[in-house]
Amino acid sequence: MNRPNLAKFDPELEELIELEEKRQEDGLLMIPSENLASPAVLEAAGTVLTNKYAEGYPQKRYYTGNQYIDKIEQLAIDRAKELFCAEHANVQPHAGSQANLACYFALLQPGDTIMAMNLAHGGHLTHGHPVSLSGKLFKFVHYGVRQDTEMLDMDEVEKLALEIKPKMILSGFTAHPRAVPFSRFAEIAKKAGAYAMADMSHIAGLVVGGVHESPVPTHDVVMTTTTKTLRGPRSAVILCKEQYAKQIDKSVFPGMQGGPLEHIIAAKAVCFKEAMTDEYKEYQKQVAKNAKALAYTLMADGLRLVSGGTDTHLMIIDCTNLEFSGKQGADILAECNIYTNFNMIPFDTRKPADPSGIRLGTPALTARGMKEKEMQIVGQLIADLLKNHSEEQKNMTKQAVTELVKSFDDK
Ligand code: DSN
Repeated sequence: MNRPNLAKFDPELEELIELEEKRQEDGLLMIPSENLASPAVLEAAGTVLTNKYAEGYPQKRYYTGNQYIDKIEQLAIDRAKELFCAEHANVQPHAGSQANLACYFALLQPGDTIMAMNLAHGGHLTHGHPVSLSGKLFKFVHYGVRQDTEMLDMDEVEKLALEIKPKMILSGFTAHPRAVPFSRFAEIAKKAGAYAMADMSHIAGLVVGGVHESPVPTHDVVMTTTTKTLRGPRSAVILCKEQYAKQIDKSVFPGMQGGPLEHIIAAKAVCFKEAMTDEYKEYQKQVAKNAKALAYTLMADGLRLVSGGTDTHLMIIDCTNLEFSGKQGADILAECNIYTNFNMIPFDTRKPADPSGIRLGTPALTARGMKEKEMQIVGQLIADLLKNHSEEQKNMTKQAVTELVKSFDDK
């Protein structure tokens, strides 16, 4: 990217940005929550819209001079509604954590009970972990996967819901590789008299691509981050039924946030437009196909994946029977420019800072144009390196990664 003013005024910072650009180009970016935003998304995010204060909503601002900002935010709202077939969209949440909290505060009172997935089984910090504000302000009861299958047992989820009668049931995961049974979650919420909320942050792109069920028709409120599979800027959006629109809007502003980041809202609008194209839908299908191919190669090479595979864009390697932890494994891979993240696995006996799993996925590699053939190569490189991480093997892997990514330059 050309940044002549930054390069002139702050060469130190410019150099660091260039190094990060190179790291992203030269490596295999396999952290499943990361992706490559398009140049158009990046351009929209780097505009003078950052100069504008626009507290409030289109046509109801607390500042003057918002005639163009209103149109930009309305474009983002309209596109989000069309893309996800939603009755109402709020495009202002700065990020997923704020969006989640805004949803809780819109529909519940502090102290109310919410049912959500256990963090170690694939939930999220803001799904009620005690260290997060969510867990401090609301009473969370966590469901999890079965120990034998590492899959959700929806009859157990239903039993728990009917027993504890939560005010809200939250579905959607960050580190569970299987499809989320959204309609079943919605049915259970209805039976239990609870709000149905979905956090589809990881899989929103797959939903748009038609490779994962959408929670929007069946849930009261749905939020998603706009990065990850969706491939937009780092931010979030809330979708809900019209009957909750006022509560959600009030909860985001003035409840949770002040001035919206209109440059990022513009970048979200670009992302939503991109997501309406056939090319984007093909990309999402390829993300899922690549994940299956990668999982197959890793398992064929003797690695154990949590739940025995994936239905989505991500998978988790269980390092329990390897000679290192998930963190050490992720560090070994990173030394060879293969970027993944260490992660808890269900029923992990290790600690979150040094857990047993390595989480990896295919969104960014697919964005570079890689297909099943390359997933076999990448899977083989990872499996070989995790089995033998001698210096010689590391050098061979680094070389192979360089050659592979080079062949995808400019694609
Ligand atoms: N940090 C995100 C992830 O990696 O899944 C979730 O917020």
